[in-house]
Amino acid sequence: MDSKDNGVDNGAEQSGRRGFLSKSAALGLAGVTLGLVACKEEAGAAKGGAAAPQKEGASKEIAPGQLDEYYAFISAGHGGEARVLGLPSGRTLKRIPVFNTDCMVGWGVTNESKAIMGTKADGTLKYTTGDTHHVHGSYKDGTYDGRWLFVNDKIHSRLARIRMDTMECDKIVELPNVMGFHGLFTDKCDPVDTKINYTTRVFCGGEFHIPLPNDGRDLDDPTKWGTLFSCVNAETMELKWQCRIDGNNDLVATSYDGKLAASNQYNTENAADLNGMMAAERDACVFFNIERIEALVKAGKFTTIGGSKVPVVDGRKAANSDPKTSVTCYVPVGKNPHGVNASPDGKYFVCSGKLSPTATVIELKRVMAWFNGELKEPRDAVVAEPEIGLGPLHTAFDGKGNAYTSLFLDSQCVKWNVDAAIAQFKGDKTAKVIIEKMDVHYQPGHNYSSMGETKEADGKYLNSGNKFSKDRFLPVGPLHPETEQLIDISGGKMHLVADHTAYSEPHDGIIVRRDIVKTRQIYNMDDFPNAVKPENAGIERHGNKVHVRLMSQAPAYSMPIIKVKKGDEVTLTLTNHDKVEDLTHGCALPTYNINFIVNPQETKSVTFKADHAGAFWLYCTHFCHALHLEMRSRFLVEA
Ligand code: RUQ
Ligand code: CUA
Ligand code: CA
Repeated sequence: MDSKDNGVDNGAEQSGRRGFLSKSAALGLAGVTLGLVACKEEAGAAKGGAAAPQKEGASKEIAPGQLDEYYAFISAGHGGEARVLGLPSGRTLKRIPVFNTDCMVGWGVTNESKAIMGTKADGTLKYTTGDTHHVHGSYKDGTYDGRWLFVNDKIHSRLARIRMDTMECDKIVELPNVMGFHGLFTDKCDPVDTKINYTTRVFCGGEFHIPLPNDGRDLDDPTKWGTLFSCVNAETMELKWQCRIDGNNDLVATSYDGKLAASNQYNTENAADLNGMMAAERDACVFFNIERIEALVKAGKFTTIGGSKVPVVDGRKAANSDPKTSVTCYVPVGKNPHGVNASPDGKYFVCSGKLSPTATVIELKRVMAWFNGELKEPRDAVVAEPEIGLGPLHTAFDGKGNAYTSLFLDSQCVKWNVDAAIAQFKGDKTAKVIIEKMDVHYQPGHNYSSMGETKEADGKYLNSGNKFSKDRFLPVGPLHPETEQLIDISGGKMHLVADHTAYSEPHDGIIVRRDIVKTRQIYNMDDFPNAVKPENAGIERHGNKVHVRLMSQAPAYSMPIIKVKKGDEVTLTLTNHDKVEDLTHGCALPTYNINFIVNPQETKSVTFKADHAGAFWLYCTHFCHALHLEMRSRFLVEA
């Protein structure tokens, strides 16, 4: 069985009944034997649901052909992509190349993807590596609007946007003067104009401090280095402003009213080595007053750094001694904290302690009171600090007042009650804070709950993203897969629903109700200005620049012979004229390193130098038809 056959199997397994029918309809339309279809049906039926849930409690089984209730959009770490799963089955639905290259779809191969990824003067990609950690959606009315996903690249400090209708990346921006862009979060409302109750900004935390600008100065004096918190316009994906802070950023959270964003800081010491970063007994969560920062930018009270034109507002303590004009508020939290997460009721941010066995609950009303001069100390905004276990990293919520924190060192997920923690902090010794601790396998990093980062948190599922699977799966050499464990949190007691393997290395993700996601099944040909139609198809030559305009329609390309000369610069544009859902064609050109797909009614192009003569079969890589193997053209390069 070649890789193509595998692709068909997976397709049948993942697409469910509806997708399967439309593909068979496509093949029927094309007037072909049904042999292929029958074989696909068997494959789908035999494989069934990828993850048979354990029989326990209220968990629902997803039968073969049945659709999942949720999408999970997750990051892939240094794989550089984003991934889409169906939950609760755990089926992999899609991998979305973002900062990585991907020869299945041709990401990093086509001109269109290269333009999004960014190229050097010679036309090659500026970067081919990425490190995605955090995926967050755009909001309206405090819940996902199904429009966009945003994902960070920690290596090269880039923010990418993914359209949720096609689930493809459409824009990438590089943050100037930032290194180690880690946490990100979308805003949920404008801080001033409450009619703008949807996402217009994305906040990005810079984790590593660097010389500003980073041009060779101050190399030997890290005490002069700094970090920036960046705000990107969600619509244009341009930088709006940056804010320079003391200490560093790690993860980011935003308030539901749009007034506050915050980042946990593990290096308030501004240290450049491990011991230094662990020197202070407490670190902080830095809050940004968005309205004030934007007022300063508007009033021209900012600087710029190096060649960047982005306004930089000073959020360091020395420049912000008066709370009533301050743009930042540094709230002390447990030592070397990790995640910061907003509770779905809009009242609190929770910082996990990491080196402290605590979580710190910060009341946003009190942070605003500090900014208004009504609260004495930033530390007075802390309303609880329960002891929850060892190595707390990230906190998710169920919308019923409970928090679920991953405990890396304890290999557990701890369920605790926020109100009880607040009562305990006030002195109530009978308050029962810890409700349950559950073992997970093993060393969880991120956890996230169904709709948990929205006002519609529904308390049904929690995914625990575990960094080590150890003995849970068949060995595959030195590197093990990771374990994503799905936990049912709908009943009184947590219980494990399924284990999924994950290829390294997912971090954060979100679980989105399926009715929110409205995908587009066929492109509009007119959305592509370079679409090839019968009237412009063919070969056009200007000197040694040759434009080959090709169309695909199962099972053939529009030209059986494409002839160019050695030394030509060839641009090949391909439009897929098939208008049936899932009827995708590939385009591979041997020895020229060209490989990409075109979805129904989509147009893509590649440009390359025809630098060696010979006959090359340009062939379809994507199983599209019973005559798929015959779908090829002769690409002839004359010496
Ligand atoms: S951070 S678990 Cu980006 Cu926690 Cu990875
Ligand atoms: Cu077209 Cu395979
Ligand atoms: Ca520290």
